Amino acid sequence: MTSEKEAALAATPSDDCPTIFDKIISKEIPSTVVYEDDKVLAFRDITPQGPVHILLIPKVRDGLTGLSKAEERHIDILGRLLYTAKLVAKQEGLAEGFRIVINDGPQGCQSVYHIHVHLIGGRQMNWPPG
Ligand code: DGP
Repeated sequence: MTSEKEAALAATPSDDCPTIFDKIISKEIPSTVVYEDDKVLAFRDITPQGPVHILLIPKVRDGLTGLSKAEERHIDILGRLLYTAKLVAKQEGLAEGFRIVINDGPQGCQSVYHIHVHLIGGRQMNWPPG
């Protein structure tokens, strides 16, 4: 089985081609959706790193393949992703805390080039992350 690190090192950072997340947004690929509005989709990660592991993504990528590609026009959606993560954390009962992660680029272990916020919780986290 391919590790997340191997997947990240093999991924192509491109804004031209669709990613697996486009197919999740269009429901072509099934996922367990936990929150949805007109701008944001939140669904359970296929390889959970904790009892709760949810990905939050913008429904429209608009060039935001990763955080390092953020421009001023993305400020609203970036804020909305984080605020929605807080709502979903509450919905999931993560009253004792949770972790938010945004992987960026090969060294950041990003494997899907459509910005996404990881919301991980339900267990004690460690620091520093690996
Ligand atoms: P990252 O490594 O930060 O780019 O995270 C990508 C995440 O996407 C990774 O944790 C696994 C998840 N993922 C990849 N393909 C699928 C899929 O088809 N369905 C779901 N639910 N998650 C996926």
